[in-house]
Amino acid sequence: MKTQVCIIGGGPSGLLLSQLLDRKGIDSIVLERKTKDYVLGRIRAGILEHGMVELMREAGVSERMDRESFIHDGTVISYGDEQFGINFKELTDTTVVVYGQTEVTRDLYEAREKAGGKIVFNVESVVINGADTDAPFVTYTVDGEQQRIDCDYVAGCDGFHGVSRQTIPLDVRREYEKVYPFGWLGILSETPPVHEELIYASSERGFALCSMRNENLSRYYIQCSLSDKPEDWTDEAFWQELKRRIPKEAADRLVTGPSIEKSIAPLRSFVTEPMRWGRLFLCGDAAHIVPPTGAKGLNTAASDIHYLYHGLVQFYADGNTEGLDTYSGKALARIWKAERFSWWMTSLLHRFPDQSEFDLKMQQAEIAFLRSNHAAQVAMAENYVGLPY
Ligand code: RFL
Ligand code: PHB
Repeated sequence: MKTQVCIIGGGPSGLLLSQLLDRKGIDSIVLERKTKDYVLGRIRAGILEHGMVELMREAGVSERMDRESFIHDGTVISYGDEQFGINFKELTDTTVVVYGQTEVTRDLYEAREKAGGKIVFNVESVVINGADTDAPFVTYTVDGEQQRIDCDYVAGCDGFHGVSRQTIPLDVRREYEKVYPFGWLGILSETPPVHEELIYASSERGFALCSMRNENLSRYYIQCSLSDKPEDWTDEAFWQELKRRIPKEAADRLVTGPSIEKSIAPLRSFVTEPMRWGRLFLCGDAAHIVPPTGAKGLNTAASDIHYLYHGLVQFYADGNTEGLDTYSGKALARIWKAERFSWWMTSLLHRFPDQSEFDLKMQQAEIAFLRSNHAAQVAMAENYVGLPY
């Protein structure tokens, strides 16, 4: 088989790129290791920055998002029983929307299917060959048969555990990583959200987050130990712990119910440089990971896709490789700022096992400063709604 861009990974990054390229007449094939149902079963991001919303519109997949998403003008930060709001709209004149990654991915799959886009599921043994030559090709097996795709470019959109990053030789690739000494235990429940905005809660017992998907679907997280397993936590134990970590008036209002999903995510900051090697481009989680505290994972994937998409469109229009040549630098400049913000929010709101009394005072002083200082609020709001592309 032959295509212009071979895309490894049918998560949000790969699908969005394929959809955007198709609208400009650029051909691609998406290779996905799992089934569509498996990809859609993963409960992940909930918050979309304005830039990602615009990209969904440009990709022609915004109809349901524009109808069903919820605009959020701000967020709440609490510590113990104290709380204050950060009003993004007033501080930056920009908002974010609540629209789950599951829905984004579903809309993208639907659009690709409608356009007759080629997605191969259940691929195994994917190998990217000749990425540093002018004639790259990708081999894989499906249903026990080996296949080959010749292409101009390869987009590595295969997440943190994919093969694309590993294809870049170790003497070229540099990796930066920070693993946090805790995880997030998350549940989804068919209950009304406790508050109209998200609540990021710092408490003596650790961090908690009250988020949502819609009026009757809530997403809650609590900081947990890395040795915890989801099955260690009954729903009742989860709700009791959550209530202890959020302000009393919110805990009193909280509507609880059975969880319909429960999982633990480890927290990590990770960046690989460069994000391009020859004709291979890394995008999204294949190149970088943030802890979820700033809601930046999916949004940084979207900004990578924005840069790569424009670089490819420019190349196929008149052979100009400037956008492709500057891809890694431009993407990384924005990524590192999102890494900083996610690390900062994580450091601000979680309890660390080795935290001293002094460290604790620093956290408290930083939260107090944020509460009282306009410039600090503007800085937080600008980062949360998303830095410009
Ligand atoms: P994905 O979603 O991991 O998709 C990669 C796809 O590649 C496939 N794959 C392969 N395919 C072919 N061959 C191979 N060898 C392959 N290896 C892997 C995989 O099956 C998969 O389908 O990466 P992508 O597309 O870059 O998207 C990134 C986002 O999924 C991720 O950044 C976000 O979910 C992170 N994240 C959040 N981001 C936000 O912007 N806002 C949030 O509120 C937010 N909350 C979260 C999150 C992530 C979480 N978890 C569980 C990690 C909350 C959580 C709990
Ligand atoms: C979510 O709703 O899943 C969510 C929201 C905000 C975050 C992380 C996750 O910072």
